Amino acid sequence: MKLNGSQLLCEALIREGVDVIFGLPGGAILPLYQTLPQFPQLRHILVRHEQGSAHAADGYARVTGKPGVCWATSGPGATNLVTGIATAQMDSVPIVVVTGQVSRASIGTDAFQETDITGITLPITKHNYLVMHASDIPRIVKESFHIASTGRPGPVLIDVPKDVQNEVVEYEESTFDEMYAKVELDLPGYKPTMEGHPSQIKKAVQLIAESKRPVILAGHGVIFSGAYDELRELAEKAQIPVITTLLGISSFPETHVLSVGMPGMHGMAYASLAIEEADLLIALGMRFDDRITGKPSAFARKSKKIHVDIDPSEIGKNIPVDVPIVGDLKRVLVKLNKLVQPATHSEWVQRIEELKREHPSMDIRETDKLLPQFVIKSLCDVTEGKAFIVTGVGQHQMWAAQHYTYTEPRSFVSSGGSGAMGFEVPGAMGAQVGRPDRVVWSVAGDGGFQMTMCELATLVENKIPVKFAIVNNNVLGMVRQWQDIFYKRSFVATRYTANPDFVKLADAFGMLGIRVTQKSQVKAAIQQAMDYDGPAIVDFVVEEDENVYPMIPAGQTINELIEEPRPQEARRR
Ligand SMILES: Cc1ncc(C[n+]2csc(CCOP(=O)(O)OP(=O)(O)O)c2C)c(N)n1
Repeated sequence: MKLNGSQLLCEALIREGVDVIFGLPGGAILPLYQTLPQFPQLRHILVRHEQGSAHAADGYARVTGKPGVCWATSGPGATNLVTGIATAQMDSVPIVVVTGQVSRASIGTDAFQETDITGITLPITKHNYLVMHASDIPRIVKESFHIASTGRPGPVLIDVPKDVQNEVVEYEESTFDEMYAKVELDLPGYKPTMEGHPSQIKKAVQLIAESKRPVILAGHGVIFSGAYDELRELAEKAQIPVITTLLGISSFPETHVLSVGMPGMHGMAYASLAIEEADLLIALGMRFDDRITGKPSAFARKSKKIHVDIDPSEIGKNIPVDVPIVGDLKRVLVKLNKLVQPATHSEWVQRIEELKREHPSMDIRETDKLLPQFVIKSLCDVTEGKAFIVTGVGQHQMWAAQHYTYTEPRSFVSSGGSGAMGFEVPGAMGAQVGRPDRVVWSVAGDGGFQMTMCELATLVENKIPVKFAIVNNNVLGMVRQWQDIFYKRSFVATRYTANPDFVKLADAFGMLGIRVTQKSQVKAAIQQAMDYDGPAIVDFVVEEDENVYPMIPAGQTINELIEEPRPQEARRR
């Protein structure tokens, strides 16, 4: 059997179950592109900007659990991917990125469009490769998918010089399948610990049995290990309230009586207070991000801590723990659930109900004005909580986390760790491609939307029917909020005075566009967008100076919680 590097790559991608690739061509990846017509199983979606392809691969991976794939040419094509790769790295999302590179002989000569992309992405990939021989491609692809999707998931980059894409390799085997089956994974040092240590699990069981006020803090790891049922079993069996991090949203049904919502900077006050009062914190697949902990030394002081994570380097990194368990969350929980004794914790559960009543921070104030919170709540009502929601970064992201009710795993998709504005358009594109059976709504900021809105053309071209709710406050809202609260209302460089007309823009791209300025129009507009057979934009022109509450200022403790707007701000309302 004779195949060139490009053919080997495509064959291998197909064996890894890839069905779609987001990409944009250029000189150094042209041999690969010219091979594509031989592989009609590989759907290629031609994006408008490489950042879009990386975010789309990421969105696809978050909703399907399968690695997303994107590729780009060398130099600027590759560097345009960087924001998307970093975003996937920070949130532990499995993506495989292929870049073209200048030919081997030109590497290091500052050749046209040469960039050391493996060097650039070293700190933001789980692993990366520069392929020097086409014969290595099957092994490298096999390893890449294995690394991206096992252990703590993350991005893997494969940089393939142009002449390697053309290099012909002759194999003894007569079919690719035969050869690929024989490829052995050669990964010294990479052996994720999957099973939690039995004695640590026993210690955890003991702590759970002794605790009077336990809470579970569930993160992205629950979603990526597919441990929803096990999480629910643990919560119900021992009657433990469940709090989720931003990326843990949708890992536990928010309609469940034991659901307590999200804690931290913009979380629900009662969730943060429950952590404060807890005597045991069971942290599952989360990494004690500073948006959750505030001031680490003051975080959850009264509690013992169990931390389960597949990545040993996360344990004790930000918060000291009493019982560390390294392993795959699903497997650990299966074992733990067998040993955990049924309990009721009824006093504690009641106490949390009381906290919820005392701190009704999710109530939306009565007003005729069009509030962003009302838009999100209405979106939840009209979609019956069944849409997949993808967000940008900023105030709208927090309102989408607070006011939509998520019940289905993977139905909330957002750039958490990296906080990448511009995720809302391509991230939603990838999510919709991954889940064509579901309605995908992108809750977008007018700022972030404009960073990657070129991908609207990609949506129209490929008939990808994402619906956009632009929470249009004409400002870079979250930054404006910080200027409001922490910089004495000194508003610098946060107001957009010439935003485009988003309805005309929709028209220009060949989409449905609707503008909403009144509360009374909200639900009908959402329904109209849903009924439309294709991508649509609803431009919600909302109050400009609305802030997100509650808020625990960065690096502070629960004592600094701002639940209500400050008096001067309340006067403005
Ligand atoms: C790429 C990028 N640049 C800058 C920031 C800093 N930042 C965080 S939120 C925000 C404002 C977002 O504005 P918009 O998208 O309109 O959403 P809003 O907060 O108004 O809902 C900015 C500039 C960021 N997170 N990402």
